[in-house]
Amino acid sequence: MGEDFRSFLKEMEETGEGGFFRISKEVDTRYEVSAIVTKLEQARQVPLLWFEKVKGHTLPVVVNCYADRGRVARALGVSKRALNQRVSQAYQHPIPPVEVSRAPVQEVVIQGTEVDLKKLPAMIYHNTDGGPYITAGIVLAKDPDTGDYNLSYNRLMVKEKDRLGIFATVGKHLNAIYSKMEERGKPLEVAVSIGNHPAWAIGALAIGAYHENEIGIIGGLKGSPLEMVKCKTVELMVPAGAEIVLEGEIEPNLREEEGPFGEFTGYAIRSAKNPVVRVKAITHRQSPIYQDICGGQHREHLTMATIPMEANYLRVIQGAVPEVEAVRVAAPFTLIISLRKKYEGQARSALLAAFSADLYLKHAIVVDHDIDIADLQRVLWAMATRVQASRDIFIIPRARGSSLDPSAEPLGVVDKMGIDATAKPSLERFSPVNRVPNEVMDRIKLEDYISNFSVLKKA
Ligand SMILES: Cc1cc2nc3c(=O)[nH]c(=O)nc-3n(C[C@H](O)[C@H](O)[C@H](O)COP(=O)(O)O)c2cc1C
Ligand SMILES: [Mn+2]
Repeated sequence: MGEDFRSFLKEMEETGEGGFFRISKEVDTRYEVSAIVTKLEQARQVPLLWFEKVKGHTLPVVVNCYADRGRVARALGVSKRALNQRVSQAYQHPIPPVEVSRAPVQEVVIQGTEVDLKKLPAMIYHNTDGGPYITAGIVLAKDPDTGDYNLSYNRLMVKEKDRLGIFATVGKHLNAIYSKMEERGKPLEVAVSIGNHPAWAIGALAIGAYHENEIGIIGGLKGSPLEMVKCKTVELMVPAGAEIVLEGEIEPNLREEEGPFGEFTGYAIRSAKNPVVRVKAITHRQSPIYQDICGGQHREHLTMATIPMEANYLRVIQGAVPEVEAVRVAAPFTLIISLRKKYEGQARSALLAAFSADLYLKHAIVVDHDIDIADLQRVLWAMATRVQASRDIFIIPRARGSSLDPSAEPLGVVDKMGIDATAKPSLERFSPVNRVPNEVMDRIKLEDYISNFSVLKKA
């Protein structure tokens, strides 16, 4: 398995997994790429798109890389079904990186007054966006006490040729590291890696404890040590095979307007005072390829975020209740859990574990194993027929959640709701589900009873 963006793109172009299109017609960074992504999604398509000509820019743009589970699975060398388990395993078996002295990402080094972020084809996606955004950057930073790395995706608003607005959620790790430095009155050094293999993306989005090291998890996903190189102007290492790296620092005690931005919740977040990254250097490969992730409620954001989320839920919830069989993040802040209930009380134990597993979780539903959790109609049927609200729903008021939830109180204070939609006391003792006997279903052929059945089939 490769670990860089180019090897990934090559594999996808060769296999065509999930669809791959090179587009030679010129596109505008203002709304046009997001219009094309939106129209394809309306047709239920999420192919990888390679825009060769971008108005006013020399760099090509690639979007939708991680929008398709099959594509991510293939890049990680597993089947779609095995993906959650594979990511879950990587959490348990981290592999540290190795340092290399020369790296493709430093073939070209731009420093000081030469730095010009406006040369990057950053996008404006929606009518509400306050400016062009870089969305596919993995932000690397180090805890000042332990030196441990943290990786996360953070939206970056291009403000000036060397300044970016950054949004870092309260309660997430980058925010915690930044506040540590700010309390000491010192800037936080960061590096932003753009153009990354899916192993980097999925690992960077690993949900876990503060001390859990995303780089190790990415190594675990790859199955061998990653190659990293020292930055030119900050004390950080970055992926040697990245397309583009921005090096800089987040200044302490400085907040400027950032936003508005159309978020993955489907809502535009209002402009607010957020920290600022001062970019000191840009390094890149020869003829770099610019990666973009379409902002807003698009498939790519949802797919890439839910893969590591589900893997984390699985490891935490199965740790507490081994009879949990599968999980599905079905909507923002919403989880469905499939349970083969053996003992009373297990549904609630699973719910408690789920809420401890991820800050963002707001609504969680447990269903019996006879419900296909990919089928929301069946999940609603279970809720309709197996739940009595006063008995089966509990609410934890005013806990920390996501500030991107438009119904939340300031800084993301939310109510958490757990729903036990399992049959009580057990599926075996609950009202039986009616079905036509299997033997009869197998025996009956519609053609024997309805002569022109084939007409019906075509309709
Ligand atoms: C495309 C994309 C953009 C994201 N943008 C942000 C962002 O602007 N701010 C933020 O706090 N989290 C953002 N996230 C979510 C974080 O990257 C994610 O929660 C991560 O696991 C946080 O890691 P940490 O807790 O180690 O800091 C984004 C995720 C994706 C997939
Ligand atoms: Mn982290």
